[in-house]
Amino acid sequence: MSELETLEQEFLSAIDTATDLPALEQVRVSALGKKGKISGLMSGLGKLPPEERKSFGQSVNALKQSVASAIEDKKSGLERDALNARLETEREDVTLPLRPAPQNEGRIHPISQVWEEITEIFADLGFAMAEGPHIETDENNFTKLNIPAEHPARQEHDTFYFNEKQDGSRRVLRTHTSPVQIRTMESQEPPIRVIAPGRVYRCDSDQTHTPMFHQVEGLLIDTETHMGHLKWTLEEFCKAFFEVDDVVMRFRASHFPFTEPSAEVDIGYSKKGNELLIGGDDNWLEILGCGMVHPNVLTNVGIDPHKYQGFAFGIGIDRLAMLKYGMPDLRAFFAGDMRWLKHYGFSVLNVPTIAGGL
Ligand code: 2NL
Repeated sequence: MSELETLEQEFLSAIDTATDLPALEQVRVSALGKKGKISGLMSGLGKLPPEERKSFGQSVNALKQSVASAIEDKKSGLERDALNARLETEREDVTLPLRPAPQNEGRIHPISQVWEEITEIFADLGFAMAEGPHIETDENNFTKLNIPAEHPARQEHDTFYFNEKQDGSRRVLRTHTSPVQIRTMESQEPPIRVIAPGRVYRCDSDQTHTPMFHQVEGLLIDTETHMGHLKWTLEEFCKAFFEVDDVVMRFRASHFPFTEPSAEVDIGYSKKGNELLIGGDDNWLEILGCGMVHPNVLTNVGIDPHKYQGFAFGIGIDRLAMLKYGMPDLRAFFAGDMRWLKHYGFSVLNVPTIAGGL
């Protein structure tokens, strides 16, 4: 047997007996690596006499091919065996319960839900939604609404004031969303039909008051608008919101500086055990304030009160949410307790629509 044939036998048997990939790699390095035996033979070719060089070179090449292909075959065999061994031992239990998806875990806060319900109902009645800044000028929050300086309402509103500026002007955290309607009347021509939902702020905190709460105000300006339009609109709203056809409402004369005449509105309800049922006239609950926009307010925003009239109303969103979904404690709204939210919150996919129900 020639020297090369012996070498080939050695390598082939080493390849054959390699039991894992690292052992096989060792064989490859010792044969074909930079310092391996076959590579050594290749680089020694130059020292041979020219007449031997060609045939010896061909033989070494054949040896190299044979060893390389034996290594490849062995390698795929070992890899297949390793995979089979893993498949034998590794198991995935496809019957395990799924981790809950975010859309099933997350909840919409009841205030957000009621906010959406209210805007959806008024959108259906043709009202556009308007929004504005929470930090307002004294003029937009009070003066233009017919609440002059030193008017007791400024104290009644428990206003959060910012420091006075050098020119003597003061900014406030809006105490109602009315400044949004002021801005709307200043930038749009009548007819106007908007609702302004949003956060409002009053320096007041106890069992039934939080320093930040949510309000939605509505405003309609047109020629020949009267209290009958206001009453119909609010009745339609209550029917849609409480999802009952026979709501009973009571309009009580009241006073706001920005409306004349003004009214507070109660809704009739009855108690069945612990439940509160909307309808009937056993008990009354105040839910909103409203009236005809005061001519002074129209004049202040550049609308001619002899040509246009309007109605406006203000509703507390938090209070409406408590009433509709039977949540007794106002403060829980802002506590950020996940257990409470899980119980009272709404599914992400439960979007209120007029057609699909609220
Ligand atoms: C309440 C009372 C009310 C308004 C808000 C309003 C806005 C403009 C002009 C006239 Cl720009 N009025 N808003 C009118 C009457 C009542 O809210 O008790 N809200 C909870």
